[in-house]
Amino acid sequence: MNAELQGRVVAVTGASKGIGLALVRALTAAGAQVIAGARSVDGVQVPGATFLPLDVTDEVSVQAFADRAAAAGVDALVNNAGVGAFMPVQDITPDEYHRVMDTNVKGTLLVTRALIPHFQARHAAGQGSQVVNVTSDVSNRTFANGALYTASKYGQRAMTHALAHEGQGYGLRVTEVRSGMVDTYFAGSQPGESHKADWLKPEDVADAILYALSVPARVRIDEILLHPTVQEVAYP
Ligand code: NJP
Repeated sequence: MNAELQGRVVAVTGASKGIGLALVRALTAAGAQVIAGARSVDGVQVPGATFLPLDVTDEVSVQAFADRAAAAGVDALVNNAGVGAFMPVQDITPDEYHRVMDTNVKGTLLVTRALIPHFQARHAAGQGSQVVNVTSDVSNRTFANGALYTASKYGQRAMTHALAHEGQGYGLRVTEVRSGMVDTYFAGSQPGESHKADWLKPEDVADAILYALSVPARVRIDEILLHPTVQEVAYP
């Protein structure tokens, strides 16, 4: 249990596997109630968490998720849902463009905007709120084959910063969590593949998010950047 997280209500997107599922487990173990969403939640169970079907690209689905989260008294949203795709510029099809941008950028926008009225109402009642956006270590640099993914993460980062500016007026603390390579299902891979043995574990990123959520209300963690030690040192 964690005194700062006891009794908190946290909404997590992309919660069916990878970083999101590790975060749900960490949050419930720390005493928080979790509203967890992803497209495939059948059979996914964590005591203390409510799993709901959620497609972050779909306004109707997002509104239903946000309504349930608001009714539960959510005080923090973690926009973690995301997809990765890596190819040279000439191979980026319009379909693939929409899949990646709609999930990573529009998805973050839709879920966040659906909960802002609730966060503003909390502020009016003297309560603060938090948004944590899981972007990427490459949310401000790029590389060959990275055009589409990094464009989406640059966009998500820009939205994170703008929200931080706006949210300061209504008691919203905003954090960007920028992780390097993590051993998940990301970009069509499988956990445990041998080349990922020394990458971050989903629990490592979950711990970073947990830290941002558990600091006292006087502290705002603007950004956390973490990498596996095997990844080349890279600063913006
Ligand atoms: O990936 P994965 P990660 N609506 O594939 C969900 C960032 N990141 O945990 O919908 C709702 O294991 C999907 O669930 P489902 C990355 O950009 C990672 O690594 O059932 N949910 C699943 O729960 C992303 O933002 C690395 O398919 C949707 C989850 O998202 C975040 O970390 C490096 C959805 C993805 O789980 C979590 O990714 C980095 C939708 N439309 C940043 N589409 C890395 N792993 O190396 C997908 O820099 N999901």
